[in-house]
Amino acid sequence: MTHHPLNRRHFFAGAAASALAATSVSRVALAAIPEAVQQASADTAAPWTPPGVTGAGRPYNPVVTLNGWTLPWRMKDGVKEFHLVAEPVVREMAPGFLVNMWGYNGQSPGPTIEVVEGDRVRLYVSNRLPEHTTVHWHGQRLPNGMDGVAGLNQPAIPPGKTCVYEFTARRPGTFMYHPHADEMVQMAMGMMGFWVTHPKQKHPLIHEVQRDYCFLLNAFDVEPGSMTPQVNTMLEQNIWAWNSRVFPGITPLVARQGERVRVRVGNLTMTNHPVHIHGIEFEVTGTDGGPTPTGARWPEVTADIAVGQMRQLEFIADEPGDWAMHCHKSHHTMGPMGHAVPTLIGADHRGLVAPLQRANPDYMVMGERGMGDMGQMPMELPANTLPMMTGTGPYGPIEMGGMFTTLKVRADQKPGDYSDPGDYAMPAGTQARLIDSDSTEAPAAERSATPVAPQPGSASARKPAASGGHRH
Ligand SMILES: [Cu+2]
Repeated sequence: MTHHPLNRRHFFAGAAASALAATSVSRVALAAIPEAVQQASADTAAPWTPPGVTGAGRPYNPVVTLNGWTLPWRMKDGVKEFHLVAEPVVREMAPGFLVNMWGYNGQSPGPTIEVVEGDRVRLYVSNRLPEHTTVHWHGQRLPNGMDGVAGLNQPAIPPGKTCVYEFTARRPGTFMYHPHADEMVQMAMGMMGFWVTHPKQKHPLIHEVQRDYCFLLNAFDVEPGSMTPQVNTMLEQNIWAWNSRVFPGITPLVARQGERVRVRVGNLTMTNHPVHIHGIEFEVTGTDGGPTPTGARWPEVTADIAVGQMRQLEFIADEPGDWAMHCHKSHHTMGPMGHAVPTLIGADHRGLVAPLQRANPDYMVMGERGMGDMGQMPMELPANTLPMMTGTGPYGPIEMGGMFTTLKVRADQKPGDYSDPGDYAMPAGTQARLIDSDSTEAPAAERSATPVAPQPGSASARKPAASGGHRH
């Protein structure tokens, strides 16, 4: 992970020089509100250190937002003041793949808001979008008038205006924020952010952890070759992302062997995502409703995260290696692809290729033996998109995309060091290997050794009553 400094030009620029000058916020009002810090990079930022805090003096272990950052605040009369700017942004979803989104303070998702239980918070929201918006603080206990539902709790914030929200962060936990005005469009464009409230003292149901990661699940429909998401798509999005990033653009999660790790995940897509982590077992220790009682926790390797839900996954990183971590819906670990392609497995159409290519010079054979070759196929893509499967590991193509990254556990990773340790060096004799055998013989021998006859009523003899539609 590279540590890009925040773009602090707004801290030093005079009010008149600020980019906010384009809005109708007056210079006097601007001086009275905190600077709107901008982030230009999609890299994972180092944890933010509040002003006046040095060394280990931070009263909490900070979260690390995957491919995101924490919004600096200023203290004014005992209140933590933040300034969010809702605005059009260009997000780099993976190296070389740029998408026009709407977000906050230069990025989608917006910056993570990180506070401590009991904090009084004041959040200025400036609207630089072409339409009105609001911010809903998902999961928070707050006065009804601060809940951010346009029309119900407040008038929407018109373009060019700034609105202020103020409340006390009453309960510790994992929250998010998103617009509650033209919601479908604004979330399809990437407007959302994370919120973490740390407990103010030791809490019986909240462990101290050495690593605390957070990210949001989001999805986009970006036609290959274009740059702007189609906002009316309900389920057939083609970009499945974590914090508006896709593999191989998602930062790996790193841990020192033996550390306790928390991963906070929120889902603002239109479908559920079974998040699966290899190599360890985790417990769901909390939801957006609060810490999970100890007796209601059990070990899992996959947690389904429904739409609008948040989950805290916690584990001891005791098994060294480079472990896959991904959504278990296999279409969500793919890059942009068409779903209307016929399945050709088992169809030998070699004799047809030449005549077909005479009619259509671009015709190519695809999928006769599965689609694994797609990971290496030199296929011409439109500008500004990604291959369907991509990413290369030390042993070849990974054949993944979308909601995929790795959990890297190392014995020698320094505490607090989030940098990528590189590929895992496997101890000799601990890796699966090919054996010296004719591959066409082994399965046949196996078949004859263990004949499988369908039994009446057995699963293999039954046909599904109805084959469901292709939905994911
Ligand atoms: Cu998924």
